[in-house]
Amino acid sequence: MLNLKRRQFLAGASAAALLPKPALSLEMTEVLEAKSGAVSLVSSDYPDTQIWGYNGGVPGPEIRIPQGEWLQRRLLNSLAEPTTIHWHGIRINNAMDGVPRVTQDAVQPGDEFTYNFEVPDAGTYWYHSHFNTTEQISRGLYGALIVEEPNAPEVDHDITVVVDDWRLSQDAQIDPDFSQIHDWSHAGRLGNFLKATLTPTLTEVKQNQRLRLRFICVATDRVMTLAMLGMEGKVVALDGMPLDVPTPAELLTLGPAQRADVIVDVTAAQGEQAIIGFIGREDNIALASFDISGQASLARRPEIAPLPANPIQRLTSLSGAQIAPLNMEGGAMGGLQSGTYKGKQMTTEELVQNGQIWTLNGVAGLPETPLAEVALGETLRIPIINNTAFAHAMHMHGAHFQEVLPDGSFGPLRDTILIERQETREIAFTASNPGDWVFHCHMLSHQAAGMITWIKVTS
Ligand SMILES: [Cu+2]
Repeated sequence: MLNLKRRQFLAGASAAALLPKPALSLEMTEVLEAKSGAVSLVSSDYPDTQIWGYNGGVPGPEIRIPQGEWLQRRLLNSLAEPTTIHWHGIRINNAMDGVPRVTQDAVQPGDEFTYNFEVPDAGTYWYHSHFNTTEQISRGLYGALIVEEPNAPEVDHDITVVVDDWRLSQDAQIDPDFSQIHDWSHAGRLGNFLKATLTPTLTEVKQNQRLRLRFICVATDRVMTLAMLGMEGKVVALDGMPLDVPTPAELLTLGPAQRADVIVDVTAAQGEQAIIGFIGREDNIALASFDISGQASLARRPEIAPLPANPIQRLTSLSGAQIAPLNMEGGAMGGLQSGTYKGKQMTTEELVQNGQIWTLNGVAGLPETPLAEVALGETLRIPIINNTAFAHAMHMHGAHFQEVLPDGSFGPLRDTILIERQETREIAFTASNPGDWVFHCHMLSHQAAGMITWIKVTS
């Protein structure tokens, strides 16, 4: 008989951990089906709006997953055109990044593709189509992706606020003209109906309750200025990444694709309202309002603390960095004379005939050679010169960057930077994720009309 001591045996439940894990079966994988649907977008006084959405709704299902876990979703394409999903802001395995012709073939109608990747950073992210993007996102192909901290701050309500800008007809249908050169050459496809979708729905709060509001600007082109009335608090994260020092949440400016996590305490009293408002040039619009139903406590809660940091490398110095300037040109009032498109030198007229009106370093559309090729561990600096009459929201795939501020310090980690007209701003990051990563304007009309390039990170 073997002489084994008790402690060499595992109890039943722990012993099961030694069994081989079953291969993940596709049948068990949750599905995101890109399909058409009808939703009550405006109000019950209007007809339902025909949309394209994941599982037929808009926004698509909110995905919540603990930090460090693997996310698996099976995309089924029930549209009449190809599609893909990009997981915006996730430091992802390149093959899962969802960019057609760069990281995968577009998923054809009737076909499917399984995305499977780890989510290393907690925060507020989103997923959306990356094919025929202006139209597919305008029609509703997006959803929130929330990666939860193991030790999330205590709040009474954790609410995702997805803000979109729809261009609708009188009968609440989406304007089907997605390639108006006037839009493309100006500020993009701006809508006429703003809508915030809150998940979960919230209509009533109490004074001194604490809310975490996860704002996601999914508008194709509109920059949103938002205000919180009857609430006071701090911005604790931008583009998913926690701020070392939270900043007062007053006016919040979000370019297309940008996010902000805000923690606020309700200061409005019974009989008043707390409001999330859009600050417009002419009108301010209440996107959401909460009735106050009493008081949660007599006093405000303790000071709002920073969120736990993510395991992401940050800049320490710029010494030895490669510099790849990015010059933006074109658009209305831009004086663009010529540019290269698909390897051919073209006049502005010829570019416009090809639906192109913006250039990055003289090239419209995805160039054959990358803006820069960097090795793992190498730091890349990109001074971005906006030589145009419009703002642009530049989005880097697969990495968060930091802005190099005029005093030489580094700004917060972001994946999208809003650059005003005629402004020059510099971003930098240390390459840590190998692959071919696109870097493009997230004003999707601008992207479609030329503003896209890419960076190669070699392993
Ligand atoms: Cu742009």
